[in-house]
Amino acid sequence: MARSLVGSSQARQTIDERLVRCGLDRRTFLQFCSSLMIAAPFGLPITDKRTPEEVAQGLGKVVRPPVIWLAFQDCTGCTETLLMSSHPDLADLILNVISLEYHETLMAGSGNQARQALTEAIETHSGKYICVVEGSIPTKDRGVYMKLAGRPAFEVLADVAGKAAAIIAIGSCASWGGIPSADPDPTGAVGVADLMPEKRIVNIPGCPPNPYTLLGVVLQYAESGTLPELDDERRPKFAFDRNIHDQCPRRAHFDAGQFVKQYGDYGHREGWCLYEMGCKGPDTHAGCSTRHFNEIPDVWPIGIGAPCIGCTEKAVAFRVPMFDVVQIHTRATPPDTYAPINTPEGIASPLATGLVGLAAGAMLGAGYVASRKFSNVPRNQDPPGSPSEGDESNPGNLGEGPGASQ
Ligand code: FSX
Ligand code: SF4
Ligand code: F3S
Repeated sequence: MARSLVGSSQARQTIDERLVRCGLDRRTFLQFCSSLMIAAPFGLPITDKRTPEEVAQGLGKVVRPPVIWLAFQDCTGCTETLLMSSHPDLADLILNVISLEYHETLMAGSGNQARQALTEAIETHSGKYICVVEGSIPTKDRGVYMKLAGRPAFEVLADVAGKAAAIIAIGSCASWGGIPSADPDPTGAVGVADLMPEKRIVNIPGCPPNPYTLLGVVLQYAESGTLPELDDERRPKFAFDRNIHDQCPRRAHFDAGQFVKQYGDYGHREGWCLYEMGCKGPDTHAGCSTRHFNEIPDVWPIGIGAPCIGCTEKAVAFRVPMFDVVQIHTRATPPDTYAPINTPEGIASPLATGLVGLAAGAMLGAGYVASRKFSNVPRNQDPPGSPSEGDESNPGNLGEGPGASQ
């Protein structure tokens, strides 16, 4: 039977009722609520200024939202990210918190059974379900590059999204084309909002995106019938208000001018900054640097030593070559001056040399004065180990400078 997921009779259960029915323990639910709070520390009413217990209490009363999940040109990474929790109980819980009415990849049925399941899910929950779209939609040559039950993907999308209460485009592909739209874009791949710009669509880009961002949006909608505040790219602000570079654990290395030059070199092994390897963190808004994947610390691109490719940015990922270095500009909240990057070797301007000479002279002079002031030791009785005056064989001999009498 195609409807291997959740039957419609169970779809109107509250989350609490469902948890009891499935024997899922409260502790796992609290863990889920904590993860939701980490993903949405501010700006999402269901988690804002609440403790995990309060979040659990509020969500427990929510009727499980029916979700119809469409998959178009994608790699299924968005589904994987939702299900690949490091705790199997948590993955199980996620599938019980929402009521997944239709999901081609996860359901057992195919062909006619799948088509019937979709029709039934739309009829049963018309105007009440959340339509989640994964993958881009091909538009070239009248959509011939992807058909479902003989219909082009854009027609299926129009049908399903047209009767939905809310539409969420998950992943960069569904948000604006993603990988399939990269040059030369053979299928004319676009995102959901490109096809229905008048609709209120929430984009949750990322390749793949953080699953808790999706769950936060879905559960907020289920609790209050509202969608979170969006930015200019239709991304929920609570999840995309941060710049990767501003909160990157490697930022100190960036500021110190310590850059990985090639994979496996000393800097790479030491966890230095990946800017010169093409890291797009300074141009990218996403919460990855503080909200890691699969509930495992450090599981995110930069955490495992790969540069950020800017997968949440429409103009960056799959548009800008992977190893191109981004310009540092005001978005990156830079310090007043940056450590030099790609400084040419062996070139020193006369002005710089002069300034260094002056500074060195001043230091030596100051050191000399200090040595006269603080040292009562006669010059012919320097402490053992100090370079002796006039010892030209000793390259460390600083004569009457600071090293001479300290
Ligand atoms: Fe796209 Fe989803 Fe990238 Fe994949 O399926 S956002 S290719 S990781 O995951 O659509
Ligand atoms: Fe982190 Fe990339 Fe910024 Fe370096 S350039 S600090 S690796 S975000
Ligand atoms: Fe994507 Fe960069 Fe995060 S590549 S997953 S936005 S670190």
